[in-house]
Amino acid sequence: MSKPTTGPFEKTPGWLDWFDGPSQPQFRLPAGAVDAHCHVFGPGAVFPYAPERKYTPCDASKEQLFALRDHLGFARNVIVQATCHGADNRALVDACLASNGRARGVATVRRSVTDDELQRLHAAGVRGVRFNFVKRLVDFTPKDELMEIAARIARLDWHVVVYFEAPDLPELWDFFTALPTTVVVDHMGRPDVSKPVDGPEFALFLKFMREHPNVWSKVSCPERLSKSGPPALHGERAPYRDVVPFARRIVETFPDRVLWGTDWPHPNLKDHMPDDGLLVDFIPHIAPTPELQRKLLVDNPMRLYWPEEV
Ligand code: 0GY
Repeated sequence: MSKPTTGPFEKTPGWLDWFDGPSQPQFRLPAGAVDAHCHVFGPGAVFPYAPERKYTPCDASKEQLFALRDHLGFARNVIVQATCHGADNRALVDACLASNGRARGVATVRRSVTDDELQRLHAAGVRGVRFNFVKRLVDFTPKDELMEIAARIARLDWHVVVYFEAPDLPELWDFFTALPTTVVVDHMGRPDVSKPVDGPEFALFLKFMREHPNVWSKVSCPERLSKSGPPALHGERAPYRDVVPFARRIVETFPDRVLWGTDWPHPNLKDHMPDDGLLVDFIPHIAPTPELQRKLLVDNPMRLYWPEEV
C-alpha cells in the first residue's frame, strides 16, 4: 500500500496516519468475505472535507482501500460515510462506482435531499443512511428530521445505520425502536469493556437486540473499545482480548444479525493505529466456528447489501 498523502487540508493535530504496512493475516477469510465498515477520505483536493467537520483526516483514497481489500483477502467493501464529509457523498459514490460492483455504500443525507438524488445514490450502490449520535462527531439533528428521512429511504428498501455510545441508549431507545427499517448499530453501541459483560449496561444492549429482530450489530472496532492497550505491531496476534467476550456474546446470540468491518482508515485514533492484518486475526476469537464466520463475513452482509445475488 502506498503512504498516506498530504492534501490541501491540514489534518487535526495529534491525528495518526493509517498504518501502511498491514501484516498478512493468519486467519484465512472465507470466499466472498465483506469488509462491512470502512471509509474513504477525500482525497481532499478532489473531494473537499465538509466545512462543519469536527476533525480533518489524512487522505485515504479508494485505490488505497481496494489495495487493502485485496491484501487482506476480502471480496467486497461496504463504504460508510464519515462525518468529515458531512452530507456530501461524492467521495463515497466515486469509490462505489469505481469498484466494479464490489463496493456498496451507506450515505448521509439531509431532509433537503431530493428523490432524484436518492435515486442517483441508489444507482451508485448506496443501500443505507447513517444517523450519528456521537456528540464529539456531529451537531444535533432533530429526531423528526431523521424519522422523515427514514420513512423516505424505507421505500427504497434501504436501512439505517446508527452510531451512538452505550450511556445514550436509554434516551435513544424509543427513537430507534420506531424506525421502520432494519437498524444496524455501529461498533456494538460502544460498550465500556471495563464493565462486566454480564452487567446492566451490556444487558440493555442485548435486550435491545433480543426484543427488536430488525436490529443488527457490527461487532467491529476492538481497537477503539479496548482498554487493555495496543498490541505491539507484528507481535501478539490475538489483540484486544478485553473486547472479545462482548463481541463473541453478540455473534453467538444473534448469528444472523451481525456484520464485521475493519473501520479503515480508523478515524480519530490518538494512541495507536491498528495493523489491519491483526484486526482480521481478531475474527476467529469472536466467531469461533466456520459457520459463524461464514454468516458474519459473507451471508449476513450479502443479504443486506447485495440481496439480488443471494
Ligand atoms: C467510525 C468511528 C468514528 C468516526 C466516524 O463518521 C465518523 O467520523 O464514524 C469515531 O470517531 O469513533 O466508525 O469510523
